[in-house]
Amino acid sequence: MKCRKCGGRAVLELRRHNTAFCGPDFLHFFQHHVLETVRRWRMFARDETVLVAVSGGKDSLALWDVLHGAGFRTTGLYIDLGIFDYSRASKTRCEAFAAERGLDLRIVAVADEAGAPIPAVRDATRRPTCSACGLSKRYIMNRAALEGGFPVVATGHNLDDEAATLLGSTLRWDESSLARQTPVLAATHPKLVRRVKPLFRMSERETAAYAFLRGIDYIVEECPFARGATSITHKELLNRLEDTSPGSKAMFLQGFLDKARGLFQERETITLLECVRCGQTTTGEICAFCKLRDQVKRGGRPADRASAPEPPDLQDPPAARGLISDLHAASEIHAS
Ligand code: Q46
Ligand code: ZN
Repeated sequence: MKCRKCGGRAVLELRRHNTAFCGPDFLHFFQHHVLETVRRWRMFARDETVLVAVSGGKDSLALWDVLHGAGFRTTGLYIDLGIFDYSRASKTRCEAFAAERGLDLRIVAVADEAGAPIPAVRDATRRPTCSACGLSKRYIMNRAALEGGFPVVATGHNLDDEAATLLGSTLRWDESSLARQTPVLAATHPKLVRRVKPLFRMSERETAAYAFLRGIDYIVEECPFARGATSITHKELLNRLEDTSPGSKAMFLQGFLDKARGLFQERETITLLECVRCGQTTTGEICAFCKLRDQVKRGGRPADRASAPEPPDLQDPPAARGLISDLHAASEIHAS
């Protein structure tokens, strides 16, 4: 297999593009596609400082690497979820990444904002863990950006994440999720910061290969609460489709963005107000995060409960597709 650009030995075949690249040319291809996405979707301009939400995983660190490498002004934001060893290990990766490159990294702990770490928030609120976590992350991201004066937050969602979310929303015909499915969530209120996903056209496998070839030290383990998540089943279904018909994921997502999203967006008539407690946006009087914080307080949970509940078994074989594709991409490169 030969590199399409230089004719040298290829390390990675990209079936959906009907091509293959050597290491340096793949890195160039990846960077070019991400920067082209930023430009075409007008995600941010050169004079804007981007707050990059990093989790310690391959996607967000690869994104930070591309943006920093291209000369964008960036600051990292790590949200410490307080999820046992997983959070400790992922925080260490983010700190090391930032320190090696002399980049600024801000750290906000859910325990400080909500009154308890995610596992205890879940217990106190009886919400599904990922629902409590997602709400907390969105709230903290927006507030950190507003308080820090950042006009835009970039997250590491990739093509597989976005296609799986779209499949889930479509199966439920969840109109408001479909209306919000976009690589650029505009700031539709002065208290709302623009949120962008520059990796949405890059597959998980491509991102894993990029992180590997760039020597980025990222956390390979998935969050222990990801196991068994419906989104992973959706990713597996889409991977099967992709295997038999390369390009299916991209076609599904891009087709929706081009042809259908506007229809759902037109029907969304949400009026945003400011929470009377914290000033963040809400559709009612008090925002969902302030309500969650109240529930945690009523639950009498002490602030530091990071290790109190029984952690899921981290030694289990990983079911998450991300890890499988990481290893797959890495072994392909090693094998070459
Ligand atoms: S939502 Fe759920 Fe993730 Fe939060 S609890 Fe873990 S799996 S980290 S993207
Ligand atoms: Zn509030």
